[in-house]
Amino acid sequence: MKKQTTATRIATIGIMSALATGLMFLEFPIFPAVNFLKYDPSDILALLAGFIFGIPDAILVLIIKDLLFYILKSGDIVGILMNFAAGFFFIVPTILVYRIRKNRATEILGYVVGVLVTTGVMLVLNMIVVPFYWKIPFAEVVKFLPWIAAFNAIKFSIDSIVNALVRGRIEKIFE
Ligand code: RBF
Repeated sequence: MKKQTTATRIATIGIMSALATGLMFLEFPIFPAVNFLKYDPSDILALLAGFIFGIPDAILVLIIKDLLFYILKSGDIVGILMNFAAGFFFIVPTILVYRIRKNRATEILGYVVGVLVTTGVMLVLNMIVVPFYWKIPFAEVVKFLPWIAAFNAIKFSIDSIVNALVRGRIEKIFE
C-alpha cells in the first residue's frame, strides 16, 4: 500500500465517520431478552479505517460516529460508551494480530481474537454497568450473561465476515 497523503487520510476518515454514523441509525436488537443490545454495522467502517490507516484512525472513526450518534439520536451516554468500548476491544486486537504477518491467516486469526476479546471484556463491563443501569440486583444480571455473550459474538462475527469480504476491494481504491 502506498503512503497516503494527509489530505486523503483526513477526507477518508471524514467520509467513513459520516457513513458509520448513518449506519448506526439502522440499529436493531438481536435477542428480545436483551433488547438494550442493538446490532448496527457501523464498526465495520472503523475496522476498515484501521486496516487502511492504522489503529488511531480506527479509534477516531469510533469516537466521531459515537459522538454524532449521541448528539443526533441516542442521548444515552452509558449506551454510547458501551458501544465505543465494544468496538474498541474488537478492533484493536484484530488489527494487532493481523499486523504480525499481514496475510489471510493472521487476518482470520485477528477476527477470532477480536471477537473473543470483546466478548470477554463486554461480559465484565456489563456485569458492572447493568445492575446500575437497570437498577437490578447482580444475581439478575447473571441470567443475562449468556445473551450478552451471544450478542457480542454474533455482532462482531457479522462485522468480521463483511470486513473480510469487502476489505480487498476497498483497499484497492487507495493503492
Ligand atoms: N453494545 C455492544 O456492542 N456490546 C455490549 O456488550 C453492549 N452492552 C451495553 C450495555 C448497556 C447497559 C447499554 C445501555 C448499551 C450496551 N451496548 C453494547 C450498546 C448498544 O448495543 C447500542 O449500540 C447503544 O445503546 C446505542 O444505541
